[in-house]
Amino acid sequence: LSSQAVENRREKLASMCDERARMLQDQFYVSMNHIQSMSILISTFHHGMTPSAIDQMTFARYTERTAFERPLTIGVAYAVRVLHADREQFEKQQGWSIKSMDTLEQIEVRKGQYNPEAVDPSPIQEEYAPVIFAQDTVAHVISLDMLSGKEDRENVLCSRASGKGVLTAPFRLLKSNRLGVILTFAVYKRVLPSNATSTERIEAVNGYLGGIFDIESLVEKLLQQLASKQTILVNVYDTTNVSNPISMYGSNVTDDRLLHVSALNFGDPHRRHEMNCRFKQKP
Ligand code: WA2
Repeated sequence: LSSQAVENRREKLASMCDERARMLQDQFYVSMNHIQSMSILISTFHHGMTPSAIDQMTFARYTERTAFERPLTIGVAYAVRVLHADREQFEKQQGWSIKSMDTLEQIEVRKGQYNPEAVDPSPIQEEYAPVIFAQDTVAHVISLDMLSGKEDRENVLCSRASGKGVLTAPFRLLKSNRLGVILTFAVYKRVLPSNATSTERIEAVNGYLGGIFDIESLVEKLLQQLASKQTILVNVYDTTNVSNPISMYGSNVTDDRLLHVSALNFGDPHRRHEMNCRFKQKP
């Protein structure tokens, strides 16, 4: 291959990769904005009204009808803060008890045989974050305490201390067992100044609105919309820990093929992502 041909090939790969990374990033950004505005919807119509204007049925219908606004998500869910002192009254009012994700039954959940009746009430904690509203696609998390699962707990605690959208590393979702990430916005009792301290934020928190992203299937769908899917191999990584990148999409490739890396910005400054592209055919 002449050096000109090599250069042309390199440029073509770079522009195809950048285009795909940009599309993915844009769809993520659109989804993120809608999740944030849903957190304001919850604040206004659930916590801001007595009695609340939202129940599970309203939430399910609204989230299904607006699913097109969150193109990379499989669902959204809302978990509310419950202090131990209020647990009994909360459970009586809901008609169910708060369940822990950290039980043996979780193994069954991961196998896809989730049965809420088989999950024990969670052990006593200072506070809980049970899901009270969920899009039908993720209705299986209703009543589960989000503070009882490793990834969800970290995510919820970070979101309420920062007031920003906080993204998890990719992990296996309950029931579907598919690789996903969750983006969470805290819902506060009042409008906080942007310079509020984390102590003020934690004190003022009402709950946590999370969007659930199924990266594997949604990146696939996105790439299929583009003509030349046959031409290039795409991988998406969470590279927050540089020495241990986590694959979010694509199969293992370890060869010396021409590679282009496009940056991906998913809006959470604590996480890093990138897209890697290669031609399928060697020249
Ligand atoms: N939702 C759906 N599937 C899951 C999951 C989850 N969390 N965690 C593991 N598998 C209510 O951030 C707040 C939902 C978490 C939101």
